[in-house]
Amino acid sequence: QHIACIFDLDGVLVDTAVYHYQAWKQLANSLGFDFTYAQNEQLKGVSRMRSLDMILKWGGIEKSEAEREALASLKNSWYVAMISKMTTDELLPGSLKILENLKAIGAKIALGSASKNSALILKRTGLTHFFDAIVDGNEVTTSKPDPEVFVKAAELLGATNKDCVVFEDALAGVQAAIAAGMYVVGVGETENLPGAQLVIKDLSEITIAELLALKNQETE
Ligand code: G16
Ligand code: MG
Repeated sequence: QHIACIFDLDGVLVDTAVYHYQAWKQLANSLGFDFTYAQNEQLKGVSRMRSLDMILKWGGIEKSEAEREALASLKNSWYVAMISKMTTDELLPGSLKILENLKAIGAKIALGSASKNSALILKRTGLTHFFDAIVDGNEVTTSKPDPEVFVKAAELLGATNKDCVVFEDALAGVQAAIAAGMYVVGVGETENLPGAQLVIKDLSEITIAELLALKNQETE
């Protein structure tokens, strides 16, 4: 099959947004201001340092480079403590099934995430063995919407960009995949993910047969 799939992690395969939210909220509160659920939504797919910069801006606080590094590691230590207790219960609907079905047809599978903690999350949720390639925040220098993360994933899979299907829940991620010339399946709400060729609520809403049909239609 001429299909390779690249999955975003947070918000597509697993639900870690709630932990990012708790850890950022704790950090904001320790600095004397609040952090809302709506603000957390805006940080989906955004790198750790950029997230911190946005939060400090919302709180009206300026910090030196060294202080920002320290705040980011503090948040990360809280976040890592939380994700260290994750279980397979935190897989989002349909993730396990689509990975199993893709494996069964011999499709190549990669991870394309902004997170520097992807290895731990995959391990805790039992997904590591599905991936032929893992590209995350440790390997990339430019974040989504730059296509680097997905281009690297395709290279590692030995796939051409146009044969790749990207599953993404963040607008920046959808834009990155489009910039790479890949087919994008948005995961979430249509109005939040303009540009995606198809939008589904979660991975349980698409079968491999449908995916292959859509891809073939596209390239005909
Ligand atoms: C994820 C999350 C973002 C988070 C980023 C960096 O991206 O959606 O909210 O800020 O990773 O995570 P970390 O602090 O663990 O390096 P993705 O691309 O997997 O959705
Ligand atoms: Mg995401």
